[in-house]
Amino acid sequence: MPNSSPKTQAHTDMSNTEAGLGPVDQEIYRHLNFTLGHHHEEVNKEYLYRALAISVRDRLIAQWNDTQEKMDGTERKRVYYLSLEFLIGRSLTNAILNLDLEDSVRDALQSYGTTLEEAAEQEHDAGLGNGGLGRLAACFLDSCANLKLPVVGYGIRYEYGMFNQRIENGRQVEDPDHWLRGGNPWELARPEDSRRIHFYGNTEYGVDANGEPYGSWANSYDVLAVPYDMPIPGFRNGTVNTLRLWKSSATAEFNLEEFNAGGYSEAVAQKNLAEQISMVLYPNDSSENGKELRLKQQYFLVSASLQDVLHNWVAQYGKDFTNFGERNCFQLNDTHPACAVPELMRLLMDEYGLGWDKAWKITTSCMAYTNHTLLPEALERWSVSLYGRLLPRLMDIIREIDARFMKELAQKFPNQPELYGRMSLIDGGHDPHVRMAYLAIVGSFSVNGVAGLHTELLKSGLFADFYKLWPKKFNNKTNGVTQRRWLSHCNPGLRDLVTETIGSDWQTDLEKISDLAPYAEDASFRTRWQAVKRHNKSALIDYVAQRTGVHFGLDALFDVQVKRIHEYKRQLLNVLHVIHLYDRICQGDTADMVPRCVLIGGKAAPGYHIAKLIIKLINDVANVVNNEPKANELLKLVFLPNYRVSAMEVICPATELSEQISTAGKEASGTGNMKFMMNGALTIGALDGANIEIREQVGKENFFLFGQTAAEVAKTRQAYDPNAIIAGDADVERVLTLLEGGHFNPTEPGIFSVLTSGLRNPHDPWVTIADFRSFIDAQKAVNKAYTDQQDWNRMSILNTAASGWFSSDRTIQQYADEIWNVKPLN
Ligand code: 26W
Repeated sequence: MPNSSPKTQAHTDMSNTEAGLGPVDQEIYRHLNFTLGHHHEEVNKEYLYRALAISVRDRLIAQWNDTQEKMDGTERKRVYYLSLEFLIGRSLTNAILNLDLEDSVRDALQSYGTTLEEAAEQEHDAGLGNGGLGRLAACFLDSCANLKLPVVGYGIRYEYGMFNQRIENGRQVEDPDHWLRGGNPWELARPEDSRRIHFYGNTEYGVDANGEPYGSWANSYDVLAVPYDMPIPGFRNGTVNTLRLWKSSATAEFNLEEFNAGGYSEAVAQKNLAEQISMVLYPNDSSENGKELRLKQQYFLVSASLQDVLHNWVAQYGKDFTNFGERNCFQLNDTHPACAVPELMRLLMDEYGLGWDKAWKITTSCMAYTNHTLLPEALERWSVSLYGRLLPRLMDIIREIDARFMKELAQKFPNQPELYGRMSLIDGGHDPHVRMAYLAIVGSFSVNGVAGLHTELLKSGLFADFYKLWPKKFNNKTNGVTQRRWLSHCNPGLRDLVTETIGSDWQTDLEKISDLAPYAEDASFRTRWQAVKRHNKSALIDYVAQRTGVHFGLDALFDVQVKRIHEYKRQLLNVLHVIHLYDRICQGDTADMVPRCVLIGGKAAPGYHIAKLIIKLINDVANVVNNEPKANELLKLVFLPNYRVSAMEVICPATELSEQISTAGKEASGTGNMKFMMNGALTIGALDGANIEIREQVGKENFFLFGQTAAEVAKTRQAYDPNAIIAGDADVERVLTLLEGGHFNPTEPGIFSVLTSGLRNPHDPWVTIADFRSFIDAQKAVNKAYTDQQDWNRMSILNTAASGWFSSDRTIQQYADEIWNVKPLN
């Protein structure tokens, strides 16, 4: 045991003293010994992490209580961010950054013979999300706390988060992510705020005392929603907001009934059934699967959260809902929580006795919907029969909303039955489905896309009929990321250099980072900039070597594509380029080639066979390339397993070339692109999603553009002949010959034929071959630029300097001003 009388710290501030908290090293000691009962000669790292985490959390709690008190003591408007996903990652280092505790924590850990980095490594990522949509929700909460906005996040406390990915024989294997084993110091259970959720049963109709007809949900099977609160700290501003995550559990009396009937085993089995609801995150983004359990999760989250908000409303204002609509706003993170529309109607009518018209006016004045995808296969549709069986009362309400909407349409556009059919919330046919996006649009006062192009495509394509009907509902909110996690925390070398050069205001006002631009012309600054990048590259070299056994070279160009594996994101195009380079090396055609290390990472949905095959291909190509002596100095390829938030924290500071190569019109925004830019990577990208805005901000001379535009893609598809392109381009032909000839996997002939025939298919939705030549040429321009390191560093600095627009603080300020109409709590 180290020094038993820890030295006092300079960092103790007033509120900590008031809260009875001692210096950090004393607090760690106290928690190790008394909270965790760990008094051993050798301090176990896991225990040290937990003692440190609890010590840091204690400091948050004082501010958390203050913030809560302020919230409770005002009649101001509040916002609720409803999301099935919050991809938080680690909380310890984030809290330390926000509380400005780094120095005292480092000192304290030194007396235990360890470092902050080592302690931080003990924390499991909170991986309660799939990808962009979930990480966006986490960045948004960070920005809301930074801006002191009264915003509460509501989500599900999945027992198992996003699966852990292993690679076995080149293929993805999924392991369950039991992130809560060993306890979670970042949550507080609040069982006193549990809510009751109905499922199944039927609707009963009647007439109330005033002669008004009513419906009510009868014979339901109920489960409990128990909240666990996570603190969301602002940046050194005394604000700590709340993320409330619901866990499902069996109701007490249900068990009792069974128990009294002698059915002990049945009672326990029923308990498991209830607890299933929050057991596991669905690991698919971009294709809905229509599973009953997923619908249960959605309703569970929404009903618990709305009941929570209404309960608090009644506690503060009584049962007068007149001002409810103007004092509350629910932001729906995609359609996943869209049943909030009929559920708020139900609660207002069935539980609080409001009539339809009043309830509808309130509902449509406080719901706002964000769309995150244009892919038709990702649009949620629930079968009416499943919906009606699981949520009978909600299905009634949806039918009524639809009937009234159809009436409204008929008045505005008489005699257009085709239009009514197109816009109905329920698509007809022999197996009718509820169109969740339409339900969200009809029930909301705001509908937004997540980047300029994406919003335009929503208005002109997917939601064109609705845009014509309600043009004012539609608006754009280009995504952003928090510079606190994605620069200050993950890239301390760059953070310190930037702060030394232009001051520290950029941490809360990223527009200020443009002050860096003039330093791009300063040779000595460029040298320091490059030194930071090289330092970060060596950290990534170690990270990759440990996990894959492949050794990247420090002088090579670090070329990175990390994101979910999906055909539209075109990891295949990246692989085609690598194979092309390999082919040139084998032929001795290496003039103007720059040494490159290509890193690809990302998870494939477990049921998405083609995405999984792409992973296998990357690994098989990597094997051949990395074992080719001629390629040794010039080319490396790695598939990095288990890409997640904490991996990106090592990857993005070290990246030099950011691959954003989706088929134009398919990537709604992208947010990884922003993290890379902030950390000084240059982008090679198609005109898709936020890439367009990145290029606008940084200037076209500092961006490697390739490929067709969304409009050109649409046109190409009408008469696409990839085989003619292949026949006319010797480079792509050679690449395909290698692939089809089994060069990368001679023992399993034909294993990749699904991929190659997809590339050759005139109906290939991703038109990969159409962009091959232009991609290869843009990569050549990259090589040329990288040869002049001074110029590369100049462009790198300009990328960071132009990243101000991509702070989630800017995005959230726009949500607050233009959608929520909410002001900071001071
Ligand atoms: C129902 C299954 C399902 C689950 C998740 C369908 C679709 C999703 C998400 C919409 C997928 C997603 O994460 N979309 C990403 O959202 C980011 C944040 O707005 C954007 O930056 C990405 O472009 C978009 O793909």
